[in-house]
Amino acid sequence: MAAITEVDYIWKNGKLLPWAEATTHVLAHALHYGTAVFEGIRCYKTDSSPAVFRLREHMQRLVDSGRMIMMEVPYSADELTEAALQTIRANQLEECYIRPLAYRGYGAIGVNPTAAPVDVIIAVWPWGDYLGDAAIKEGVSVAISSWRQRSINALPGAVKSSASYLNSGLANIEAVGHGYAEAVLLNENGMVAEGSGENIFIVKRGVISTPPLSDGILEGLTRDSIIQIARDLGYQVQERSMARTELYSADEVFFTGTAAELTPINSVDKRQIGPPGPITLELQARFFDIAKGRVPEYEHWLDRV
Ligand code: PPE
Repeated sequence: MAAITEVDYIWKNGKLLPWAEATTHVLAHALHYGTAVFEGIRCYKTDSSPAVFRLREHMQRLVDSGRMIMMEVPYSADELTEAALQTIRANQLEECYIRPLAYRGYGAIGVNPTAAPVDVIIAVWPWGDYLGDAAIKEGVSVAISSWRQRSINALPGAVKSSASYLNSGLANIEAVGHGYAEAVLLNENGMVAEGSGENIFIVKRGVISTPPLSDGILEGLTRDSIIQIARDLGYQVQERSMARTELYSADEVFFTGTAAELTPINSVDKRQIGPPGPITLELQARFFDIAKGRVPEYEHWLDRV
């Protein structure tokens, strides 16, 4: 979706390597079988030192994703948290995207991955608006995908595995090919799941709703943050299964995600939702204020670089 902006260093297995030397063998297991788990995290510029949003919890999710696929990540969430901060400092970035990846490396081939070593990298680079320049302000158009969300008992959405993103990619290619900004996938039961790289929310008559984890989605940290922020502002938030028609008739619809941040949705399958609504805009402004270190009550969500 975006070209990579190169910086100086990438962390690999405990060491900072020059960007161009952070390579892997073509017979690395993950390249052949998708045996990798990853994270996406953002570091924001603030009035004082840069702040990483919910860093430790992202690293814990990485370790948990590994555990769910029987791949033990050889670093703790605390060690990975420190490593990410070290990598940002080494690259002297004020604002960046952080991509940790744990993968089965070189040393064994065949479906069973257990004999392959586990390598871990943390890359950082500047990454702007995920769904285009105007997306955050004006919102995006989405379409329900003809591809279904991978089944919870096949490739669970709760595991942020590289393999899962083949499914996301198919949906996104289709949607973009038809002129939409992004796809929304329904799960195997036909209920709304999530975007190819985002969780989804609706607002109807002042009530905020989002699909439950049991509908096979990623437990997004931005999703969790928005649920908490909305409740703190006094809104009612429901986690419940949702039919596609609820998107069509919603007052407001929006995506959440580390890359997408809080992106309003202005149409679903050509049904106009309209420009970003008041609750969407209120939550978006509050989210950016918190991520950019302007709200002391939420400082515990930030790791200062
Ligand atoms: N669902 C999916 C499928 C997903 O990929 C993401 C994040 C989310 C929900 C939101 O999760 P969270 O970031 O914890 O709020 N997608 C990451 C990767 C995007 C990419 O294109 O790569 C991200 O936003 O970093």
